[in-house]
Amino acid sequence: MAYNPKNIEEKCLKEWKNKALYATSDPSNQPKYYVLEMFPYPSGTLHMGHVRNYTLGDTLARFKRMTGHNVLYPMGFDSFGLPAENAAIKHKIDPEKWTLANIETMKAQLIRLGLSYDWDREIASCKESYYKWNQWLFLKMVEHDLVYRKKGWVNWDPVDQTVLANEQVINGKGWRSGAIVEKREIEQWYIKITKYAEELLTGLDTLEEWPHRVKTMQRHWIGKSEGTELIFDVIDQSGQKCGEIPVFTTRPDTLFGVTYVVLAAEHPLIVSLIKGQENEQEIKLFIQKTVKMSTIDRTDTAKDKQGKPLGFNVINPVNGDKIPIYVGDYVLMEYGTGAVMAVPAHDQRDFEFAKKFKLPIKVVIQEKNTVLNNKTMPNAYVDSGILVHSGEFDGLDNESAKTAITTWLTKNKKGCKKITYRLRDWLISRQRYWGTPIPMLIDKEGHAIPELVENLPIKLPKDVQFTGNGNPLEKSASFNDIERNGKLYRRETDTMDTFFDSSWYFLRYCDPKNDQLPFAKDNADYWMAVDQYIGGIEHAVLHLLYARFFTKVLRDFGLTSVSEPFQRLLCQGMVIKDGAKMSKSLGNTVDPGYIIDQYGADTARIFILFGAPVERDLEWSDQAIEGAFRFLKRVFKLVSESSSFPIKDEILTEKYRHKTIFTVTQDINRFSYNTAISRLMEFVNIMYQNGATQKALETLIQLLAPFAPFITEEGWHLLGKKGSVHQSQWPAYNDALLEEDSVTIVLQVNGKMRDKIEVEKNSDKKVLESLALKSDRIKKYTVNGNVVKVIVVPNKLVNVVVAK
Ligand code: ANZ
Repeated sequence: MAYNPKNIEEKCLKEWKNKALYATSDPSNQPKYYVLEMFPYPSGTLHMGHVRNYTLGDTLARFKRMTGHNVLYPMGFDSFGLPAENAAIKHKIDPEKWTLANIETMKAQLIRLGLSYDWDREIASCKESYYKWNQWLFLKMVEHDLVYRKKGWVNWDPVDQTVLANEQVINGKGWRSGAIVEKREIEQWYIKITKYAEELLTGLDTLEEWPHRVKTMQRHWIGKSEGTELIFDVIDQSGQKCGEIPVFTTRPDTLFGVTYVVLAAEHPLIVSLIKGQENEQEIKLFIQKTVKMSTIDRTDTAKDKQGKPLGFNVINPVNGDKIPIYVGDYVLMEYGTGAVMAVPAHDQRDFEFAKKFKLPIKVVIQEKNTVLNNKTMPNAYVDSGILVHSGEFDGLDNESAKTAITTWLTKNKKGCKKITYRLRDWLISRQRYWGTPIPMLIDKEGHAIPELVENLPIKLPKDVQFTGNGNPLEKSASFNDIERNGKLYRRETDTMDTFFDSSWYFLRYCDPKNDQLPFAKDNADYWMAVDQYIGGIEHAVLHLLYARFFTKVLRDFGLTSVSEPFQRLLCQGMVIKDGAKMSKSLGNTVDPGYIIDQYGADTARIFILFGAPVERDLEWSDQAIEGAFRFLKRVFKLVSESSSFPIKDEILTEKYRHKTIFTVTQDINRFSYNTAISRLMEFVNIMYQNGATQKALETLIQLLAPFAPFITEEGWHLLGKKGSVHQSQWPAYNDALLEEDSVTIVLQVNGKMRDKIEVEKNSDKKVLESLALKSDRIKKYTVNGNVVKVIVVPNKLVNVVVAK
């Protein structure tokens, strides 16, 4: 019988569907196991990256079912977002139609791959039944004071025509469009993720089964910095105090070396200071130019620093020095207080700025027994040392001086210890149509009030046109104006960042049809946390941070009990071809559909799982595809023609069987799928040489089932077994049979090694003695009657003592 994957696979798919083989069971006595892959954006077709991601999860889900777990393994679609709307603009198709059609195509492909999802739990974030709960959660956040609207300078993606959150600007470019991000000042909605900064940071320590690099990226993104905040009083030309500038510094030990203060261009104090001054226009021009610069450019250390003196001074609180205020492009409004005390002698950026504007440089820290010259030093001195020119603090090492000076500031009510985070609040407004409408109403004065819960969902209107010019919602007649309690409001036309949708979808899977709540707490408590989450590393500080934040917020709302959503995280490697990531733009993609048509889904799966360790990149190779196909053909032949493989040594095969169960189980548990498959290949080889027993064949089929679900289902039936192999119980091994059955014995003469022999384990002392004396190499040293005695240490050595 020839291996015909197409027939087998199509038959299995029908059978599985009819039997609802992969339906999730109700809570049971079995331990629960929740396997999840990041849900895809329905772009239209599956690519190899998806196939790899989902095959990894499916293999685990199948293994867990066979090892007695109650498994939740759902799938859905992250189906709001720009491509649908761009298609609408380009091809004049309704984004909903486009999206739903893509979902159908992709779903069919996922099923064809043999992925064992429970489709009864499918969700799509663009459906009202889902986004209603986005709106509901948003209103809950409003109620708990976690949402605000603010005018500010935001990242504007000129290609996608919308604002972006900080997390979505990667190296100065939009995460999706790749366009250089611009700055615009607009009124936007924010969620207070910063309120959870500390918990998001400390929570990372509990995630022992997360890749280190992901945790490091999140730590860096949250960017906790411990320092001091202190106040500089601003004085006008006549010496009168006319304002205050708080600054954040991590180097209070350098306070005596401050020679000027720099404000970010967006700093609100600037406008009031320069009003009516002769430099007003000049400064305004400078500000206009600076605010449009990207954060990347402003923080680029190699870039020439720009600035302007404001014509005002501040007083250094610690010594009363009068020092000038500048506005500069290297200070960011979003960090600390948006103002910096500049210490050119000890900070390189300040050093360069001071050189350029001929500002004084004052050394206050130097190495013991050396004197730094502020005129000749080529760079700022940034290392540690001893304080000089610092009044009562002279002679202190600079670490102690940090504490001493902060204590002095605190006592004199001029400052205090302060913790600052780099993490900013999450900007969630998007000026696009295809997203969840933000359920807020805005009156003429610009005050916003929340929609009423009973009016949810606020549906996306259909009377819109996709022109590519502005947000279509703004021109929808049905969407805009609303009367509430006799007052006229305009409906908020911003939609939510789609990362809002994906921040809690894993909770919705626990109870996907609930129409009273986003999910019932009992259901979430039963299934959460996700035991194994699988997805790409590119979401390290996007989705994976937002999802952790949401989980903590929902816990605080009393909706769930867990604090962390994902127990164990796997970031799979990429699929590469000719050394580069497969991508449409490089034109090196391979269509998974083609491979399936040609060889079947099982071959595609075996290739992917066998081709590389899960976290490494997988290099596409036609030969490896052929190799995977050949292996499955061998398996099929073994099972379908088992009588042509009569058993030669039953004990040997049985031993191999147990060893294979043991190693494959261990390998799957540690995500080493490629080695597991390689053991199965060995097992097949053994049976080709030594013959196959029914038991060995059954075991092979069961162990292979999570990796290649179709051929094994067929094989199971060919072996005369009833039911589905995927519902069979994972085979057990016998410890005793795992042990090696031979040992190496060292043969010595008078304590010196002369030979080695292989013997059966636990051989009798007498047997070992006689084997030793029969060895040719030992016989060289023995003559009749010279053997004094023979010492035998079982399983180790035999020492023949001879008379000299
Ligand atoms: C004086 C000083 C002297 C500083 C010195 C450094 C070295 P981290 O560690 O990243 O928290 N800073 C503060 N706010 C800033 C802003 N909005 N834009 C640009 N720079 C800002 O960095 C803290 C340091 O970064 C602060 O300490 C401040 O410069 C600068 F020898 O204050 B430092």
